[in-house]
Amino acid sequence: MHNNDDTGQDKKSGLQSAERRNFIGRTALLGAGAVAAPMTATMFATMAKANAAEAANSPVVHPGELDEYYGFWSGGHSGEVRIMGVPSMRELMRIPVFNTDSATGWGLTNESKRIKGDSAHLLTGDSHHPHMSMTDGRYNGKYVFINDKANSRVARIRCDVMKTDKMITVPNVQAIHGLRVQKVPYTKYVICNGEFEIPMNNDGKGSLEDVSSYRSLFNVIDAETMEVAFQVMVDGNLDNTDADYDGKYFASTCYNSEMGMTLSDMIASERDHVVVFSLERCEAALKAGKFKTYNGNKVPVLDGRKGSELTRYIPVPKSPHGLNTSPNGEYFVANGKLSPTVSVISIKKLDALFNDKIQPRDAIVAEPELGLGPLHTAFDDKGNAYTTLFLDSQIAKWSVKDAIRAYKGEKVNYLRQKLDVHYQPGHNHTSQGETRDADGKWLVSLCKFSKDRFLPVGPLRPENDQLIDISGDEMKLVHDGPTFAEPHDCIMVHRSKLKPQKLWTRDDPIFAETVAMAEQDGVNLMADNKVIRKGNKVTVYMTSIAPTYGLSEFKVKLGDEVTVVVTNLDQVEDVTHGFCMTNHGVQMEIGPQATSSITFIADKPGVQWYYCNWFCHALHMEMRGRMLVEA
Ligand code: RUQ
Ligand code: CUA
Repeated sequence: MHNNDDTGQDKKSGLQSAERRNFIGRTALLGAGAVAAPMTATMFATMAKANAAEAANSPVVHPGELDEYYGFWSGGHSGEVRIMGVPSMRELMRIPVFNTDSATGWGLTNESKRIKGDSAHLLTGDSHHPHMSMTDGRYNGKYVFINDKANSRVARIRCDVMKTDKMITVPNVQAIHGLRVQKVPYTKYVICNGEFEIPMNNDGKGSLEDVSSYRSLFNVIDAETMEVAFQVMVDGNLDNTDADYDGKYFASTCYNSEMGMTLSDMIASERDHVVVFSLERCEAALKAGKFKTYNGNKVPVLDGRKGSELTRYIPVPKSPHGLNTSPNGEYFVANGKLSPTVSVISIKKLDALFNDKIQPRDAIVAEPELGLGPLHTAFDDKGNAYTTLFLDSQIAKWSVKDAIRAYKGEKVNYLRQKLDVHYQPGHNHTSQGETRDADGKWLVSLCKFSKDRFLPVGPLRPENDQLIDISGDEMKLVHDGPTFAEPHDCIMVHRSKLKPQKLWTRDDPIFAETVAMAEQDGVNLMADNKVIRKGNKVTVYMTSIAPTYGLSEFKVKLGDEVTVVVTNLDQVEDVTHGFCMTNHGVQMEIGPQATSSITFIADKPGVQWYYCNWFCHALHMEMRGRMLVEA
């Protein structure tokens, strides 16, 4: 045990850690029956080979070279999603989702407001779990889905343009937390958990004392329409979730089976549970009309509380957090958080459990003890699991097979290695590790604190995303990456899975409504520059081609509602224009061949300059024009 200060942070010295690593290294060697002996030529050859293999897994990506993986990182309470290059850990792009962004105009433009729909007025978000759509358990490069814990939303990012294209507020729940996708046969559904318990209905008649009507719901969302297909009411709350590789079961952790409303009540029991949902039975109940509705909306809510045929509750040690499916499709792993263990649930045994042939605990096939604060588990392609230990600030590598043998009573060491990380890891993720294509090359540990790892930057510090090479027998830390608030979770997708567009296509649905509006106004967006007035509503249509706007001036009247529609005629890759109306809080991006629009009130009389705020040309500074607001 090492010392913990009051944040639980690890104070052990580097020396101790090095000693421990060496010790583990030695034990591993001894276990393999190795003895000290002079090196033979064969041994040298093997070593050289190993070194060559290691070089192939180098994190160094030289200038001009491309990364092997796209990383999708959530931006936590920044509300965005980031695209990283892995293994370089270079940040390639930010995708605004639940946040508001002045560079792109996300949350400000009419196109983004339409996508945000009923939550267009909300400017904040807390994104946790980005996960890509799949076909037959493999990434299909189509969408990335992400939850918003802050405002109970789910959004979808289109991977052809890397922009958010759908967003919904999930009714009947508060705080959407765990989110994953159906893996097999394809991502028909996105699954996510309502974490916080609320009265059903939550109409102001509920009380703070009597919590008997409080519930959490499991949410099943249609991935194409982005509408809630159905919800399942459960006992206890819901935290993280994942799907199997058979298209049959979803599982979620519950840390508040107590239904406590205070910290001490929430952690009172020694056991909480994993709830497993049968998709087939849920769909049958839905078809049979066995549901209720709440809060005056039409979303069907199935009853999956204890005793229901739709669910099974598997007791597991104290306050489990992460829920991860092994890429061979055999196991759900629930991570103990307040227990030093993880619980391995055999997916093969779930049919028997649902047919009442076995007891819930009989589905557990291993419960290895790994260290303090297990939060999330990732997998390689060799049967190993990697679990973050939040309190120990370590990653434990363990063999799933050996953990199962040990659970049966065999004397076998399932622990392979513990690697110190800095400091306090939440999620970790392996390259393609949530799919059948798990390749055992890279592991990322998303550490919540960086402490002394970087130059001090004031009281607020970056987090530390650490890259670990897992291609060899030992995990090797190869990169420290400071990140801003707060990548919760990430995925790494091989670049062969994605083919993003270089230009926009004119029929893109993201600006289709704006194009339709122009058609109604008799405006050809690719050629016309026109001001159209309807009462006090003025629409200003203009083109842009570096380094000019189609209109270098226009006039409106004080108090007019002005909509500026800009169509970027440039066909050159990477030539994005912007439109900023000074002193009006108006800014947006117009990508090559795209149309963007933004609406504001002309509430300041006089000359107002607008300018291009995305660098596009040597005469970018001169790309500006005047709006005269007549008093
Ligand atoms: S959670 S640190 Cu929001 Cu994914 Cu586990
Ligand atoms: Cu157009 Cu800068």
